[in-house]
Amino acid sequence: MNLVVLTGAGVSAESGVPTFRASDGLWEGHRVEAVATPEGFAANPALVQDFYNQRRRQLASVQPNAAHRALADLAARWTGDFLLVTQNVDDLHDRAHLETPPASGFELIHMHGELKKARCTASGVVCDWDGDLEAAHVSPHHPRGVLRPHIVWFGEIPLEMERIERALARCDLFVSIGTSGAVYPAAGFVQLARMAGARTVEINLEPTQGASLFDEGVYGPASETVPAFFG
Ligand code: BV8
Repeated sequence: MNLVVLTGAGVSAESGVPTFRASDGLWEGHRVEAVATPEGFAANPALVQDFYNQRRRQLASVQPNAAHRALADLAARWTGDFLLVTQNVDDLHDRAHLETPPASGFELIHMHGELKKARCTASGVVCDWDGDLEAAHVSPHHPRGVLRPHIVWFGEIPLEMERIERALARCDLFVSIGTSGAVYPAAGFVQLARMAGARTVEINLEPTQGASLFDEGVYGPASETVPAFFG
């Protein structure tokens, strides 16, 4: 049986990582959609780098929760293909799967990038990055490049889309966890799974605007509903 799981900010909420829409999407008085864009970065690189520097620093003080660990336990015992696509840029899934190594059919994709990676604007080279990035951080990869967060901003193309769409086209079960379904193309994945004939399940704190697109809904805090659903 082939499984695709999509996660959003709700799976990290109980670890203490703020979601986007609970804080009505504002950060220091700016709408996330305004700072998390190439235009926002060009207009005010110090503000955007600081937005990510603060979130990157915060990773040192948060831990995976029972939902991340339940998915890692599942990945360790799943015998078919299991693609975990996260919209989250934190490293909590990565840490949970390091603690409990997955079976061979498992893959984790960060479709919106990762806080702990930086990208050279000239060469496109992506490197691990744990510290702060300055406004015009000189790139070690290219003389004319600067380092930006390796984050997919609004208006940019998410990562690994072909790989994700191939997995959705052949999945038997699609489970969406802790995402409001406000951002595309992730919000459209349930339709691709339905077209493939998959069983579709939404696991969230409460029904989302797209709840009617799913065969089933399981509602409550992810740290309780995810371990219960996957057993
Ligand atoms: C693209 C990185 C083209 C940044 C992010 C008009 C109409 C439709 C679409 C568009 C439009 N105008 C523009 C677009 C496209 C745009 C878009 O969708 N905009 C929205 C705002 C309308 N999308 C893009 O630009 C994307 N690119 O379209 O390129 C393309 C596409 C495909 C192929 C070729 C070309 C790029 C989008 C990526 C943007 N970057 N993140 C950063 O993180 O700083 S998006 C960012 O916001 C997150 O990554 C995440 O994806 C999104 C937030 O969503 P959620 O994760 O769902 O978080 P949210 O707070 O909304 O919800 C949390 C949920 O958890 C809630 O439901 C809550 O109830 C629940 N919850 C809370 N606590 C718990 C819980 N559940 C369980 N347990 C709990 N304890």
